[in-house]
Amino acid sequence: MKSLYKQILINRESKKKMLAVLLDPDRCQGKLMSSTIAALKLSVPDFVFVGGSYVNSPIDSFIELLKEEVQIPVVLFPGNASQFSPKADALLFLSLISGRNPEFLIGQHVTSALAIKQSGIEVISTGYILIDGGKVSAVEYMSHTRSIPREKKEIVLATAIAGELSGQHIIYLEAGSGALQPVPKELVNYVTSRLSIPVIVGGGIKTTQNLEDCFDAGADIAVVGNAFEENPNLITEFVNFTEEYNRKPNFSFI
Ligand code: 1GP
Repeated sequence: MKSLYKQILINRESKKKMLAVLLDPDRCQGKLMSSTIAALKLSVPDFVFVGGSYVNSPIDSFIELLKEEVQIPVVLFPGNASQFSPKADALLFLSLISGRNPEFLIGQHVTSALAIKQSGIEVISTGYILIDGGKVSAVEYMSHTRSIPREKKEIVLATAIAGELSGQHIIYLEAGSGALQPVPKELVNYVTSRLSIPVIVGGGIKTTQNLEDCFDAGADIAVVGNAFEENPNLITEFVNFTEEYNRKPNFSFI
């Protein structure tokens, strides 16, 4: 299979924005799973991300089921080493660089490294930066780290640049699952305009206006989870919006 990261770089070069649908295997079950799959068959996003801060359900069978139904690249977005699955197409190898907990900077990586290497899965090293989204997020709680205050743009930028300089391939600006407020567009733009690597933005994106803000501000990939769990039909609206956005002439935020 073609490298997803290469495709991300190609899309970034041509300013093509991407949408990722985040599925939490614990929550995406039964009726919700069926309606999500139905929506994904109708409207195809760029990626399906699979994972969560805490996941109890088996990941392998979840991905197998998904892949039987839809042909969308599946990217692991794991909360810890136990969520690794060789069934996915790629793995976001996350380092929680906004935190100072060695377990999420190197510990979980060592735990999963051999299995990942042996699987031959595509690995995308990702500098994961947690930004205050208006409430304590699950990742904040589970990782024993604190988010960066949303008004501290210099700290967010310095963290992102530290990630880039230390070899991360992507930076992920995360407001937290179900955030009350997404990452502010000014902050997204402040970071994206100063980085040379792709940027993913997620957490609290609930409307196409949020999505537009995120793309206008320079994000390459937007991730949406909760909004689609509440209403899987929104997948179609968001996919159509992204396609429409990519048809328009390029827009510059500044
Ligand atoms: C969370 O960025 C993702 O890790 C998506 O967040 O569920 O709030 O869309 P939401």
